Amino acid sequence: MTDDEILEKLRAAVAPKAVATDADALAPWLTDWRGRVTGSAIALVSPKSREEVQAVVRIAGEQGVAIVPQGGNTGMVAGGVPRPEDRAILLSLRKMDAIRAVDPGDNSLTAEAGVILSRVHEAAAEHGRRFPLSLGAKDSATIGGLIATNAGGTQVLRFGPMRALTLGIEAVLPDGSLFEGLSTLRKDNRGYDLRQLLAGAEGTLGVVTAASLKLVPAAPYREVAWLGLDSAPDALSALRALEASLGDAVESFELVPDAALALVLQHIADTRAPLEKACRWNVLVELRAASDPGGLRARFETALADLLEAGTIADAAIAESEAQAEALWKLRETIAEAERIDGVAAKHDVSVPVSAMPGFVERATEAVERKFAGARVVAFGHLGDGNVHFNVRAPAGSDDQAWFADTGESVNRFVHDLVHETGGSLSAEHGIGQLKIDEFERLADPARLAALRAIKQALDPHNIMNPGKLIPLAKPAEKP
Ligand code: FAD
Ligand code: 2HG
Ligand code: ZN
Repeated sequence: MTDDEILEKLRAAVAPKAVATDADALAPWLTDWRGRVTGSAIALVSPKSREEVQAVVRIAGEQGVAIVPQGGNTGMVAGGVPRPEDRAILLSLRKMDAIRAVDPGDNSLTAEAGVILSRVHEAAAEHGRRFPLSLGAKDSATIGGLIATNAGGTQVLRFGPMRALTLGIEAVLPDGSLFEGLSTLRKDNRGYDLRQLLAGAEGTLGVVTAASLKLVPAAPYREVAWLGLDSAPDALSALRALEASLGDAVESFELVPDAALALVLQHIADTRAPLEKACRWNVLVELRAASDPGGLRARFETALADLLEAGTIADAAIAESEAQAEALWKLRETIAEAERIDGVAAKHDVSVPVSAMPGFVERATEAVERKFAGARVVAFGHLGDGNVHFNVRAPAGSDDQAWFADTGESVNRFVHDLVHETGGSLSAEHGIGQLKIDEFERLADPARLAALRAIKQALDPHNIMNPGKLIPLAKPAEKP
């Protein structure tokens, strides 16, 4: 069929105005957040129901056209935009944005895929509950995208990533059938866990149309502090000491090097340095508690005084109000935006065992800066999860686009090799998408790749679901 004939079928399947072909309407959704990839699509289709999603997927299957599911397009690995060479339908889930149910007795919330994360936070709060996963893109990222990438964020330390918080999933599979897995059961041993297969699948096994999420009790007591430190190993020692004295009230523990803070202070409006004297390393800590029997604030102050006395931390500032707490969080959550404004960076979303991370950060920074003259490492993020964003900027004053085009791939390989040698992963929380697929193939063990390919082949034999993302296609066997 021609593109026009496919468009006609799509318009019959969903409301005609839900099929956009206008270049201006498509443009913002064809380039990824980082501006690294601009793809092409025959249409941007925005269904309003799971039945409409099924109809679109069936048309794509019949016509051999790719489906690229998209939520807020805040992904970091260009998984939600088509490839330039694709004949694709860009399937936006943003119009499927109903919160279907909040059940405080069950501690669950059921939302359609296009619901934005901050709306889930609000809906849970209205019922005296919390959805304990947050990240800088909370005002744009959708539940479908968060599940598809198994997103992490700043509360993984206590509550785990999206997989740990997803109770059930409703999804349209590549053959157009509906997987009705939207239960909120805490225990269910009916064989392979399809919910966990769809979570983290980056849209390669189906389109998530709704999900049931786990809620936790509200925690009205909150303390936020900014710590200054001399070294990354000190940061891990501080985390373990705080956990020993404050238990699981320690909910976030985010590492911020001076270079990342400097980028934020330079590029983001209404920000100011949190400590009088700049420190080489900083940490943002958040404590949360449902009740306050022992005085959370007093216990926090004692724990920080002990750390200061022991020399584990060099300085500390505790927020005195909600506004101050938000201002500290802004310094952390806008690092990605500040870095984007500043220019190109070779980004590496890596994890290693938590205890190995401080040493890894120091060793890898030194090795990268030695090998690539002038390169500037900015390693920040979720230290408590053993996950930092080990980003490498071009030398100061250089043409960063040219440097990146010339050197970016070698930097990526060098960093990923160091991660691999440390027993780590080249994707801790952002996924593989288009940007990491070659490196994933280069470093993944063959059994893992073979199993992923077999699952993909079984569920999506015609490779219509988000082709070219996550799963490196097997190379044809060479003729003898
Ligand atoms: P998109 O970008 O639209 O899509 C992401 C992937 O999911 C694509 O592969 C897409 O095909 C697939 N997908 C989307 N919707 C569906 C669906 N309904 N069904 C099937 N597949 C689907 N990530 C973290 O993990 N931790 C962080 O701390 C973090 N911080 C961020 C901060 C900023 C400022 C930004 C811009 C991004 C950050 N991210 C972070 C990355 C991003 O927010 C997450 O990856 C998020 O999960 C993407 O959601 P989205 O709705 O924008 O998905
Ligand atoms: C964060 O933790 C995000 O802020 C973005 O995961 C990381 O920009 C990055 O590299
Ligand atoms: Zn992150």
